[in-house]
Amino acid sequence: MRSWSAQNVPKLPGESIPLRLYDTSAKQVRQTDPGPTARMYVCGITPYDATHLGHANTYHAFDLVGRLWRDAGHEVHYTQNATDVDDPLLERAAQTGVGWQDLAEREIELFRGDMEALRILPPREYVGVTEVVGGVAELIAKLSAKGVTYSLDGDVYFSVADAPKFGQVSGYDETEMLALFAERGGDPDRADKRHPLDWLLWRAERPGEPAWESRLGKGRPGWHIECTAIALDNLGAGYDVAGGGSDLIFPHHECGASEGHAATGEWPFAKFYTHAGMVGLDGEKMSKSKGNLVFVSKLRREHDPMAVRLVLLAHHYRADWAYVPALIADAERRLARWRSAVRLASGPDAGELLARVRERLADDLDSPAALAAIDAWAEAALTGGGSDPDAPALVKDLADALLGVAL
Ligand code: 5CA
Ligand code: ZN
Repeated sequence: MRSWSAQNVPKLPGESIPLRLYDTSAKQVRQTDPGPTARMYVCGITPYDATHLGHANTYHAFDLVGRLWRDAGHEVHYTQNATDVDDPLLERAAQTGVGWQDLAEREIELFRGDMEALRILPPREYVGVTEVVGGVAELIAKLSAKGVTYSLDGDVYFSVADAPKFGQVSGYDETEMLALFAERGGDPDRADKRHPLDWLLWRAERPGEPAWESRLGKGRPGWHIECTAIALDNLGAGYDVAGGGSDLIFPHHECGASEGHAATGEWPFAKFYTHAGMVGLDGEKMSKSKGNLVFVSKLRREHDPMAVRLVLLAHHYRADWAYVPALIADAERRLARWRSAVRLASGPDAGELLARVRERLADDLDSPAALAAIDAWAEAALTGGGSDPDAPALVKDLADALLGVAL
C-alpha cells in the first residue's frame, strides 16, 4: 500500500550517543546495536476506527527510535502492517452497513493524514494483510512442514507444545497467559484443541466472511502470523526492534516470536521487543471497543498538531497515562515559548543543550527530560541570556530532527 509522506530531517552537528532501549524480553534497558541499516517493525492499526491518542503514542515512540538511529548515521528500514481484515473490522463493518474494504480504506487514509500531521516518519513498506495472503499461507505451510501445526475442521493451529521459547517474550505465567489470551482475540475454550493456548494461524472460509484461495484452501490468516510473515519478508529474522503498545506483549508478540523461531531457527526473532504504555481516558485504557477515544483527527483540527506531539513527548513512552485537556493547554504554552525563543536574533550557546537532549533521548527515550532541557534554554534566551547568533537556528534544527517538532 501507499505509505505516507516524509518531511526532510535536518542533519545535526557533533556526536550522537548509541540508543539504549528497554527490552521487554530481557526486562532491562540495553544498548541497541544495529548495523549500517537498522531494522524495525511496528505493529500497525486495525483500521475500523480513527486513530486515537493511544495509537499516536505508540507510533510516536518508535518514531523517536528511528530519529535517534538516523542521528547516529544509520539508515532506517522500517516496516509496518495494517490489519485490514480481522474479526473486529468485519464486525464494525456489519454493524454500520459499510463494506469492510471501504471502512478499512477510509480509516487507513485518515491514519496517514494523522501521521503526517504529527510528523511521524513513514515506514518504507506499509503492508495491508490482504495484499500478502498468499505469502502468509506459504509461511504457514512451511510451519506445517516442520511439524509444529495441526488442523481442526480446516483451520490451522500452532501447537504451543512445539514452541520451546514460548513465554520468553512476556515472562508471564500460564494463568496470566490464559486470561490475556481470552481477552485479546484467542479461543482457549474451543473444543478439541490440544492445548488452550494453541493459536490460530489460518481460518478456513466461513459463510459471509471474506476468504482467499491459497495452498491451504480458501480462508484468511489468523492475527499473529501476519506480522511474522510481513517482518520476515521485508526485514528478515534477527531484526533490531519489534514494537507496539504493551497490550501486544501477550499473546501477539509472544506468538509471533515463536512462529519466527520455528520458521527460521533464529532466536530471538527480533533483538528487542519494546512496548509503549497505554493511554487512557476516564481511568480506562483507550480502546475502540470501549469507545472512550480521543481522536487525533479531532485534536489536530482544534489545536496545532505540534502541540499534540508535545503532549506525547511530555510523557515517557513506557508510562501509562490518561488524557486530560490541561495537557494540550500546557503543550500549546510550551510551543509558543519555544517558537518565541527560536525567533530571537541570539540566545545562549546551544551545543550543550544538543548534547543533553541526545543524552536523555539515548537513555530509553527520556523525552520529558529532553523537553525540560529545551524549556531551560528557551527561558534563558527569552530573559535576555546569551549572545550566540547561531543558537536559535540550532535549537530549531534539534527540535525538528530529534523530537519531530517543527518550530
Ligand atoms: N493491528 C494490530 C497490531 S498487528 C493492533 O493491535 N491494532 S490496534 O489498532 O488495536 O492498535 C494499533 C497499535 O496501537 C498497537 O501497537 C497497539 O498496541 C497500540 N495501542 C492500541 N490502543 C492503545 C492505547 N490505548 N494506548 C497506547 N497504544 C495503544
Ligand atoms: Zn502485529
